[in-house]
Amino acid sequence: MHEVVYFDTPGFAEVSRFCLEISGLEWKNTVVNWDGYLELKNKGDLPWGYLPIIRTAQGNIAESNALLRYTGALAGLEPEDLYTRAKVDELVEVINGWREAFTPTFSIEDLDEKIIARQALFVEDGKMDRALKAISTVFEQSTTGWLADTESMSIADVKAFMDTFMLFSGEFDGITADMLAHYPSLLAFHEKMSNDSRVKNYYADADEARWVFRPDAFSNVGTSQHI
Ligand SMILES: N[C@@H](CCC(=O)N[C@@H](CS)C(=O)NCC(=O)O)C(=O)O
Repeated sequence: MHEVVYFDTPGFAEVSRFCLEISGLEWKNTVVNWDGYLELKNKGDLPWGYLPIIRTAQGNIAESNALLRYTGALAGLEPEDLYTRAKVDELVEVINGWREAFTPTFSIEDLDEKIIARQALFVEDGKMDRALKAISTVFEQSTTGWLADTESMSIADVKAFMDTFMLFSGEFDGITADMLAHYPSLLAFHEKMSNDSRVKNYYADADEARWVFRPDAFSNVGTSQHI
């Protein structure tokens, strides 16, 4: 059996939790707090000192993108064709880079400074504004409706959906859902993903922290732009 170990937030583990769920395999979601994390670290259970990990019959795997590829393969969200798979990976890496633009703001202690630093990323031509416009363009240009132009959902779609919309849950000071009003195609991507039956079922009974992944999450924010 596979066991995901992480904090209770979506964070770095949500994509893999979702993939394991839709894989149909038996899996366990183990949630730890900070003390639990330290205990695992001190025991040497974390290959690189960080969570999430997945425990498998063969050993523990770390690094969220490795987890995503592994669980994505189990879920059938990894294309067979190597070129297509590489294009999916290309998007996964680019989206990861955007997250890294946001990460340094976590270490800003002063709340006002943190809010200013975050909002600067989302103003016109800020790093996150460019990122959100880039996903919008990729979605607009897809001939299949899936980001990497695959015939069905791939891990790039899961990564883009979860990494992007979790930012707007209200958990991150300075980032509010109404900021999404500038990105109608991104809202259309949200509509597509959140209405996919696998996504919809997974979040039907989810806790409040995961409201951003539900179909009506941003219905008050703006109009989605259908292509
Ligand atoms: N590159 C790692 C980063 C994971 C990461 O930063 N995990 C955080 C939790 S969100 C962590 O374990 N922090 C513990 C610490 O900073 O000591 C990945 O993608 O999995």
